[in-house]
Amino acid sequence: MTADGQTLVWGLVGLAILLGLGWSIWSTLRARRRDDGGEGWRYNLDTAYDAKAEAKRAAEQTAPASEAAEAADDPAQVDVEPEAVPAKEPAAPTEEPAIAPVEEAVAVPEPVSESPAATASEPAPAVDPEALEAARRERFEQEKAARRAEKAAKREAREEAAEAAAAQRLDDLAEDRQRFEAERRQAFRLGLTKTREGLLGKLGGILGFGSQVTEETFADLEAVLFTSDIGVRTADRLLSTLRQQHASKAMKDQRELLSALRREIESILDLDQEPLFAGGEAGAPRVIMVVGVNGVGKTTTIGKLAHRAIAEGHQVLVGAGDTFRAAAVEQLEVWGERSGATVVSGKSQADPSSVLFSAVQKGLEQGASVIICDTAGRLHTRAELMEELKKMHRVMGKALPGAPHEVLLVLDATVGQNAIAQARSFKDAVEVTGIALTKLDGTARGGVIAGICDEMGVAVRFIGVGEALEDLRVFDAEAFVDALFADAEQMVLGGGD
Ligand SMILES: Nc1nc2c(ncn2[C@@H]2O[C@H](COP(=O)(O)OP(=O)(O)O)[C@@H](O)[C@H]2O)c(=O)[nH]1
Ligand SMILES: [Mg+2]
Repeated sequence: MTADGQTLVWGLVGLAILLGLGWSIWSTLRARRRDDGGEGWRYNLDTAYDAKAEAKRAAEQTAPASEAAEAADDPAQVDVEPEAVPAKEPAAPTEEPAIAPVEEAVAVPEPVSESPAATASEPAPAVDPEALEAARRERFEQEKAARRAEKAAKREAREEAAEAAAAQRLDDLAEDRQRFEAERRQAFRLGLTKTREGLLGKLGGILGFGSQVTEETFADLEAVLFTSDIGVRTADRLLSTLRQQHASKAMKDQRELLSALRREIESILDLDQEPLFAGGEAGAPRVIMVVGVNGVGKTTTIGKLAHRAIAEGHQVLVGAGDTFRAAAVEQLEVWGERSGATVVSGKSQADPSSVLFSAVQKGLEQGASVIICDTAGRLHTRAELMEELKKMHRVMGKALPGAPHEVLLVLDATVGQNAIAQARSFKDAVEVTGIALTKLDGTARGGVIAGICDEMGVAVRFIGVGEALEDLRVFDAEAFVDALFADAEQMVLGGGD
């Protein structure tokens, strides 16, 4: 055989093999399509999937009732169940064994989702989505209400606690105030013991509770007032006012006369006054000049004032204007150390005006808010010394226009009526704006205070009731009169019993 003949034979054989293979594949596919109803492989796969889902569902439906009840309690499961049913597609019948339960289940799903009542009678657990949703909502609402109630209770408890604390604070405050008042009155009484025993002790002796007010009563009152330290002018004025009051509206008894006297003295003492350090600040300090005769207590009072101003938050500088006595500067420095104030002094015998000029300047530079200037004691009867006082006053005004803002006259209560004479002289030389009355703790002559205020129309701002730093009280007319009259009133009441 030739080469061409051989090639032809092999070609025919190959063709025959290919034809055979093709036929066999075609016939296999045809047989499959006939079996599957023409749907092919994919169909079989889907059916198998559905069959599995149905089998699972059937198993769930035959689960015990307790499990279903549990499922009903769990909103998560309840939510899933209704969704699972519509998701399912009806399964086509297949010859696979899994199809049998699926076919039974297929008839059931529709009513499950549409009519919960129908499923309630099924042996499977009754799952009513609406009821379960309502239960879930109800439980949610209950929990919300409980949380709200808990919060409200907490808030109420907080408010009650705050109210109780505020009430307690008010109680404490009232107690503090009462204690403070009692202490203040007590302090006045302690400082005024002698004065009370003197003037007003006498008043208590002559006046009686329930006794008529007669001309004789006025004569007794006159004798007491004129021998007291109130001063003749003031005593006279007081008597005529009381007589007028009695004439216009008869006083019931002598106790009423005592009350009227108390009111009059209080109105004499109760003069308007600004706090001494008011408005003092760095750059615009309050400058206070302290004047008075020798030994009345100027330097001591300055130490106490500095202590008070520092306690009120001021920065205090003291000018040692008493260059006359060598010990005066040292004494002031001791007080400066005790109180915490800066002391500015000059050489011994230096011109007091120049010392006070530089004290005011230094106070301005150093940012002091209160500057207190001491001066040498001088006899009010010595004209040249009073002239020097005027010069100091002027020079301070050159260092700071408007200074000194206050001129505090220190008077010693123990000298009685003489204090009124001193006050007059000092007031003529410089404009006295306030009075500090010292040594009330050691005298029965405190009544002089009424004479000073009445004659000069200048307010008593402080009273000295001892030698210690704290022994300076802001003068309070009401408390002062309370302390003075308490014993007299007690005696008058006692006399009527
Ligand atoms: N008991 C008492 N003594 C005082 C009071 N004020 C000052 N003194 C005393 O009076 C004396 C003279 O005081 P001092 O300040 O040096 O007077 P100055 O000369 O005016 O400066 C001192 O022994 C002080 O202790 C006071 O209120 N009560
Ligand atoms: Mg002095």
